[in-house]
Amino acid sequence: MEREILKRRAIEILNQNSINEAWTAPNPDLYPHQWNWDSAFISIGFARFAPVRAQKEILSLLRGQWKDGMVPHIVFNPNSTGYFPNPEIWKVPRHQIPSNVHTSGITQPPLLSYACWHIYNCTNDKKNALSFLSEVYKPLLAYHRFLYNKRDPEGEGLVFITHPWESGLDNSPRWIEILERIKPDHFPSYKRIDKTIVSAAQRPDDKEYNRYIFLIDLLRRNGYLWDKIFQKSPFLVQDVLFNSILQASNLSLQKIAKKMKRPNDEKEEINRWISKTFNAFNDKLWNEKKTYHQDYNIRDKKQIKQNTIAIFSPLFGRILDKKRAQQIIENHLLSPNEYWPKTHLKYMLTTTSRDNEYWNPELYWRGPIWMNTNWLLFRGLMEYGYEDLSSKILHHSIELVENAGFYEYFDPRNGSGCGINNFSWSAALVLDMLAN
Ligand code: 2M8
Repeated sequence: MEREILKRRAIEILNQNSINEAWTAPNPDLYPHQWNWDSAFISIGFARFAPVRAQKEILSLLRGQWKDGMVPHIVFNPNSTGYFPNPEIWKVPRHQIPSNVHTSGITQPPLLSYACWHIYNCTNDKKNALSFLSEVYKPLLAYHRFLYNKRDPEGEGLVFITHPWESGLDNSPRWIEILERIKPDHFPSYKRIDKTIVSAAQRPDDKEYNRYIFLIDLLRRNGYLWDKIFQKSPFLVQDVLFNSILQASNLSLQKIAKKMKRPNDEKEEINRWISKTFNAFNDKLWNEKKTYHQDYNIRDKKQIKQNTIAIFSPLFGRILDKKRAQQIIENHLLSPNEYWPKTHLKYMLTTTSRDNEYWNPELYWRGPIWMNTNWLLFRGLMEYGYEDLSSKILHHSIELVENAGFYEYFDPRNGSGCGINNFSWSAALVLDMLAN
């Protein structure tokens, strides 16, 4: 297909999924609200053809920012009831958010500062771009402060997540062991909507959903007070992908602070986060035997041993030296048993290593290809000078959407579309990859 036609189709999807020309639903049928990292990805695509609309995407999301600085994972659409769990389930403390807004009570991988710096760079009208940066700088700083103050209570430089939904890779095999150990007397009762819209075989199963809802209940019972949750939650993980994305955003925030000529103490605060996170990430999460970083389960005080696409996210975060980058790429990305397609897989990049016991080519985050993880690697490989590999991922990504459409995820064996079609970040990130 002609590149121009593909771009036009991607733009059409973003415009169709756009609500009040202010923010974009990931897909209005399956996900009718505004999601945190989706909006960051979406704004990165919009920035390529409508930078002012990209700015609006971010400003709309920030309407839901909590008083404690957290940017929630969902800002609810008041005109839609077609999603579970709704605000009634989350019951977030009203004092945290403006009275006319409803949000969920957790966050997602913090890509926002990275997206804002990208939007600034894509905006030709620099006066307008600067005024955007000055509007978002303080909320962004407050978000990073929330992460370092509330989600890193021991000041290590690594922030924790407390729900699989905070990871963005919701039912990744990395969470199986922790979730299986949650066995309360009874689980809250509820009715899922997602399985009535897309194939149940491609969504997390009820066993997982029981635990997702149990964890929401626990957050709610503890008043969303993070120090209490740190004491009580069975799900406390220093996630490789989340912290890699945070580091990419730290580096962008550092540039924004410089551009805004912020006071030295603020700039030094950001510098300290950057070096602390770099060191802790490489000391605590690196596994020399495996030659990749692993998540850390704070409750059990041990690394989580699962080989998934998260092992490549440090390239995007620029949070590893060249030697480790080379080890991760040569030993894993290029390994035919893990991620490099040879006889088994036609397309890259499966989200779980091919030799992982939980690998499943159609099940949500257990094997299918997602455009956002392809994009993270596309950019990460470029950061470390692996241009050929990066363009290989670009070509696979284009071929997937050309043949199947802008699906939510894709079967790596044959490229067929899974989940929902006309998915916003698939459109947005293809636009960004094509612009490179
Ligand atoms: C998926 O997650 C939501 C819950 O947050 C769901 O399954 O209902 C994930 O793929 C997540 O990463 C994404 O942000 C969200 C919206 O696209 O959908």
